Amino acid sequence: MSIATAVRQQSPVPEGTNRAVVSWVEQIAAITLPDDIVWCDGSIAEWDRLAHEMVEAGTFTRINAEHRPYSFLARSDPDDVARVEDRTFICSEREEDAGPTNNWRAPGEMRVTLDGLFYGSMRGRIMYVVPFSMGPLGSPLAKLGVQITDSPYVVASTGIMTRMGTAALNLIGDTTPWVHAVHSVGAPLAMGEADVAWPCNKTKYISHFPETREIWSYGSAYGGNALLAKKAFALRIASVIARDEGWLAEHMLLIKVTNPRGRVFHIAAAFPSACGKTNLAMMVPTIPGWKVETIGDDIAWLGRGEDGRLRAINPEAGFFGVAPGTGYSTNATAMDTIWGNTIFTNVAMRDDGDVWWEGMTDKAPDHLTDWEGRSWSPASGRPAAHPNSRFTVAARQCPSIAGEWEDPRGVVIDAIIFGGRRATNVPLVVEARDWEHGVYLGATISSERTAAAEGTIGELRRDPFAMGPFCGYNMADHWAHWLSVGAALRTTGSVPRVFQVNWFRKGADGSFLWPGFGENSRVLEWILERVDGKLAAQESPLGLIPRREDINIDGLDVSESDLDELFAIDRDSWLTEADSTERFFNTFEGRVPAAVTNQLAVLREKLG
Ligand code: GTP
Ligand code: SPV
Ligand code: MN
Repeated sequence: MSIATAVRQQSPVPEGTNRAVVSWVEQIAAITLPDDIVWCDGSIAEWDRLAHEMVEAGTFTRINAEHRPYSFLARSDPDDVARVEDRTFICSEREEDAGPTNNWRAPGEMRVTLDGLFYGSMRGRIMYVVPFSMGPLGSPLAKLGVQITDSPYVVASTGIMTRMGTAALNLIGDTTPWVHAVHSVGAPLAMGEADVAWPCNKTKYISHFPETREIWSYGSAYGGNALLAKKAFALRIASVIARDEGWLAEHMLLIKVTNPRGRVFHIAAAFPSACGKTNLAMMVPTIPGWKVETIGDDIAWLGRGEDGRLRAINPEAGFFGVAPGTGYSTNATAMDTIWGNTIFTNVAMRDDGDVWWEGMTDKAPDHLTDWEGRSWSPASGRPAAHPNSRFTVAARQCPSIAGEWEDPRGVVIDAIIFGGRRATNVPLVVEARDWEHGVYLGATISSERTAAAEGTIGELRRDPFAMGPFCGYNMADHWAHWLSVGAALRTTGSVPRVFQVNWFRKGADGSFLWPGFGENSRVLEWILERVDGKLAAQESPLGLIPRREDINIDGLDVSESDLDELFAIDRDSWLTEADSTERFFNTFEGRVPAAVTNQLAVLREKLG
């Protein structure tokens, strides 16, 4: 029996589809043995049909349309709620190309494992073929991919997060490179077996083959584990492509900022997962005359433009944002973005059929249905929404989206910011002395663990460039690559300035010293006035810091002593931090570039 007869093709192969795509789809179908194959066209009618089917299947619950039209709640399996970093693998030919920050498996060995897992894994299910473009369709900076998946939730989400459908498929020609992504929830159905609302498997493998630009993901339907266009493609595989081609794929938001004098700047900023990218991307400045517009909230692709300047695009078309903590007082723009047409995952539901999560309003409703579908009241003593609950919404619904967010050439980057979640030590803002020092600041980001990945929340861990879980190659080589990009930019005289920020420093009483959110505009003001050459700065062992009078605290309720603490540099703590950095660098066994290790020596010397 040939494949064509084994699979009842529900939708025909779109006319003109590249033969390599067709034969790959046939090959995957021959392994996974789905009941049907559906080629996704990306149309609204298709999204409607999938949503309707998911409501019927119990995967989606309709949100009350009077509150939030055309929106759905998905409740995941309680064991499938975040990225699984210890099940994420980089299968490069050579182990040293994955490096000590990644889990490496030999590609041959992993293929054997995957062959076993994927064999028959789609039995009783529909296999969807999901073509998409990362970046504006046809942009010279965009890249194409095709994801095969047996999860309609993943299809619907990818429809929001990327430019998905026939238009992307049509761009794949005989010589076009495209990323091959295979995804199965790993829950085949026997004849007549009833499905569950969120099929998944306890065994999970999120595997990447950088040399062949392939992704194989098994067992999870959640976030970056399953929406393979996002972290797996646009960061892990794209970072390798970028290394080979001389550009950068980074875990960065992108914003356009206009100052009171009307000058426009663009900033790219890297923060680890759940450390404030979406919030900064949608910030409403509290200081007069400043305007922030959104270009991207999670991933940026940056490269030297024809004009020799560093330019960046947002390869995504939607936001997969952290729900908890999002409210009118913190991120009003996000609240306005999710007015409708939104998928909510693992949030709570109000008795009136709208959604709720911690931080959406000051006071919790008296009664809710929690993310696991159980009755909840404030006395329940557990969060109503999962800490990693998310909203999935199209970027074009964002009221602060910048006019040029889809500019195929990208926007010119004036400043790069690195941040993390640090209760101690790291000042509110520091400017790097030069590009090399900036690379050091990126390389040494540490941050307290959040709920975005499995693990102990609050534990301090290294997250260089906020790319710890997302760099598809040896992290030390990533730093070397950044140095070479800087060197290339220097030849044209336009190297962006680099800064480090920390919104999360805490006082002795355990509360945040800095109000954060819209008030972070005061830090952006200092950063961009520096870039614009309007302000001097002060030397410190960590880099350049603001002179006290230059931080705009007009109308802000921050005490002098809190401000002192926000910039305090404790010598002993920093010497301890330097020792920890040295141990971290040593894990790369001599691969850390000298320009980076030199910065550590400079730090120690300056600390005295
Ligand atoms: P990922 O999507 O996981 O990559 O996260 P992200 O970096 O986009 O983080 P996001 O903006 O969603 O913020 C995560 C959490 O940090 C939310 O609960 C926010 O409310 C909180 N947060 C963001 N900015 C600030 C800030 O300036 N101060 C404080 N205290 N909390 C913040
Ligand atoms: C992150 O964890 O950084 C996210 C969410 O943006 S996920 O898509 O699951 O990676
Ligand atoms: Mn992220």
